[in-house]
Amino acid sequence: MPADKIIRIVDSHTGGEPTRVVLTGGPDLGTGPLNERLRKFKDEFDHFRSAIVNEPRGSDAIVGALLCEPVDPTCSAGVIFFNNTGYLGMCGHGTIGLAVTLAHYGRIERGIHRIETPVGIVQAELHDAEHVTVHNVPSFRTASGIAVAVEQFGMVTGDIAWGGNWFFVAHENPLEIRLSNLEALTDLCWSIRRALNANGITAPDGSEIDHVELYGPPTIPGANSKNFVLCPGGSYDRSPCGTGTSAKLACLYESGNLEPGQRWVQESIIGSLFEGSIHVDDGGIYPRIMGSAYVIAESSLFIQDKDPLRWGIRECQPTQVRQPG
Ligand code: PYC
Repeated sequence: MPADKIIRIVDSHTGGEPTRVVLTGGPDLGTGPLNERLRKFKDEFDHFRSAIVNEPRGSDAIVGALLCEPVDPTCSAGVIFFNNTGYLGMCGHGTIGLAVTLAHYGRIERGIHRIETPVGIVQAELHDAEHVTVHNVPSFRTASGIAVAVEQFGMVTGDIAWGGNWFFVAHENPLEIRLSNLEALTDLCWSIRRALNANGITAPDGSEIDHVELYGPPTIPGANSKNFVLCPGGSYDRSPCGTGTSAKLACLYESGNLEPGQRWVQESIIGSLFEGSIHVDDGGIYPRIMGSAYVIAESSLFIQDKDPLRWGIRECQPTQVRQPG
């Protein structure tokens, strides 16, 4: 197959949530710190993001993971995560998927591996071919009991917390968390996001709170709760969300409902599980999230100059799709 550009990718899923690791053929972002490389990715190479995760090659649920050379020589890898609409600071399920993928190719062995992300270094502890504990960035709650009037649902209160991404962790949820309620759960989370934006409620640095988490009673014995997480691009997390569970653990700790070292089992809407705990060091809350991932495909993406949709379906580019005739 003649292709003007070939991108080699490996797909895995972590508790049902897909991760697409880009092994080769991604954009050349240089060798600077990962947050600078992320800026370059956004500003100059966003078409690669769209080509890799958007239709027709991908879907709204896929999180891309661009494998990068780390700056810090003590790190095994660097990674920049992205999705159907933009970029993620960190991604818990994606880090588990990345570690399992690297192990699949014999690039890492069992043990603890430092991984650079744009929001700091995390550690991935590979237990065996599928099981990984992510030692996440310090997580924290910045506001509690924030009340917003949500269209069609009334007042909803919740906490604002960081777990590598920004989350609104709702206190109330009138809906049962099950797949047959997907549309209503998604509507509620979008409405919460709209209400946060309409009321100018942001993270302390002005960033948008772009993930919303709802909680309900668990259905799997041994789990502590079941969640629904709406991601920035409108897709829901099939896994219990690593950064979302980290944010939740920080909220539980800060409200006196979780002790350091205490086990918290988070069930996702599809019934997959992450096991979490925190340790506290010098006032910082450090979450650990354990989950499993499976490699499901390896493939090559072909970018052909003659293909009008070679960079994926994205916000209208007038020159991208030629009119017939
Ligand atoms: O696992 O942290 C996570 C995550 C973020 C968005 C999708 N998954």
